[in-house]
Amino acid sequence: MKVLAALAFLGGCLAQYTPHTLPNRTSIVHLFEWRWTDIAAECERYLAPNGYGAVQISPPNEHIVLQNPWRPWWQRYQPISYKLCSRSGNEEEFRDMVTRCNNVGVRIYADVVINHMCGASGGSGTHSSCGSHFDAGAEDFPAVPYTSWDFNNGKCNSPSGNIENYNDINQVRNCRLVSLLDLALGKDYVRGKIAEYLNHLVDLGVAGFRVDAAKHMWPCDMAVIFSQLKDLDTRWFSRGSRPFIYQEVIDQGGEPISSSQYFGLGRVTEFKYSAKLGTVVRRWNGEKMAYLRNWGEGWAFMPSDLALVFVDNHDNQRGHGAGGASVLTFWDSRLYKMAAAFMLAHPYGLTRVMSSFRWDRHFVNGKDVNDWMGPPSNDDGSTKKVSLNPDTTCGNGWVCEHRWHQIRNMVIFRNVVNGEPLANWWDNGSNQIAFGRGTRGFIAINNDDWNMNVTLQTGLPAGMYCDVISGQKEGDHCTGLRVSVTADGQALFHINNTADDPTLAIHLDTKL
Ligand code: 5J7
Ligand code: CA
Repeated sequence: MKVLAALAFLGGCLAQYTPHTLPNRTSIVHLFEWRWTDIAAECERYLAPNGYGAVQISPPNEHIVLQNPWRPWWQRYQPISYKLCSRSGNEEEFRDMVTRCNNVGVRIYADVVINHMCGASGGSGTHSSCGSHFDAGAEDFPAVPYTSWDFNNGKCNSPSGNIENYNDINQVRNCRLVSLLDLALGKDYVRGKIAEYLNHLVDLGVAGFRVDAAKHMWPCDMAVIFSQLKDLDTRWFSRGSRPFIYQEVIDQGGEPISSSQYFGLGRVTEFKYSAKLGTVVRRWNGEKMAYLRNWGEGWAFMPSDLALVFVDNHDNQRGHGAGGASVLTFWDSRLYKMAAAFMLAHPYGLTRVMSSFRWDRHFVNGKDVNDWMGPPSNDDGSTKKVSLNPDTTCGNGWVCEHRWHQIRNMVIFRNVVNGEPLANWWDNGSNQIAFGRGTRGFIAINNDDWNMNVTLQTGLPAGMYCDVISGQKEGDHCTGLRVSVTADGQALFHINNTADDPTLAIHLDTKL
């Protein structure tokens, strides 16, 4: 809290770190590439009833529409204008989504792409999600409007105009990221246009922003833009509430730009968390679950109350970006669920659950040649709706990790133990671990190649508890395994290493 108080002073406002979720709704879910109409329905039918706090949506603004490759997921990271008109839906649908989600207490954070517009070779025409005309070669975006004066041309010192050297701070922030036209955020006009876009979203009721490619923007430019933001809408938020900010800064160490340069502006993504957790759970490089004993700041991660953490994100789940091969995804579902359970049980950071779509993953010489593929779509290119199966899982190619019962129940676990310190850590020096959260919840994980059979102090009141991984509490019985806590707080944890999910988790709300 000390760190935060000091930064709040520097950054000007504490509230940028506050997610504005309802009390005891502690996790964000990223509904990657979902349509607004599907998100609105999901807030009402699933997220609110299951204690999710907020949704990260894909960029809501107008974007380029690419042919080669065919409508890749990353076209949404190439803006054409700030009209709310994207592959996910139009402004009317957006407004309806934000209203309906807020009305059931689920917040919306918009992914905002403000470092750049489309790529320099994006061509000219109306191949944009709303049909707005643009000319990438001439740096002309009349629907904003931006002209060539609004881009960083003179400021970039690299021969190609692209970022060539990540050790040169000026290049990283003033040159083009993989040829994307780099906005001149030093200009009042550009700052004003971006602030106008973000304020439009605030007017519609969003609670905050995921700031894309923050590493490629000067913190002082961002500070000016954020200072121009309105307070949140008083229909849903208390007077004086500031938009929640979390910034995508991929800092794995070894570069002159670091996460800490952004701490004054809001929270920051902790990519080391994702990469390291994957390495540990996969037991690569001699890592063991026992080493998670001092997980968090003890692993040289940023302060917990500044960190936004995740097992995987939309970028590194396809082998792109930070973390590379160690990152766990739904493709490795057994280990993924174990990692997600650990993340959601552990007190470090603000947690974000990934919700993906499936693509035709196909490796050639170790590289997934289909990593570009966009969301499930119809022949006309429109995104398919999220269909639901009778067993509550999703169809039409949507993975819906956030609906996997193990993950959903651990989101609830995190809500129940919110604010409680890590307690009663135990490990076997290898890959069996267990820990509690105060006197409200306890988890045990067996990632060794032999069975776990051990009696541990849980800190919980005596009673019979339902495991929330193999099942849950329903009425007065458990649909899965049970754990019996004795009067002195001890319980026997028996976990076969070959179990579907070698994890047991119990909390106060699952006591019979
Ligand atoms: C930026 C970083 O600072 C970084 O450390 C990193 O790992 C990735 C990026 C990065 O961010 C982007 C943000 C955007 O809004 C749009 C973008 O297109 C990017 C982006 O491309 C990008 O870097 C890609 O991935 C890195 C691993 C490679 O080192 C980069 O060269 C780049 O790869 C390029 O991806 C290919 O070179 C190019 O041929 C291909 O067309 C392009 C496709 O676009 C993406 O993969 C988009 C990635 C993306 C990543 C994000 O973190 C994000 O928030 C949004 C998009
Ligand atoms: Ca830039």
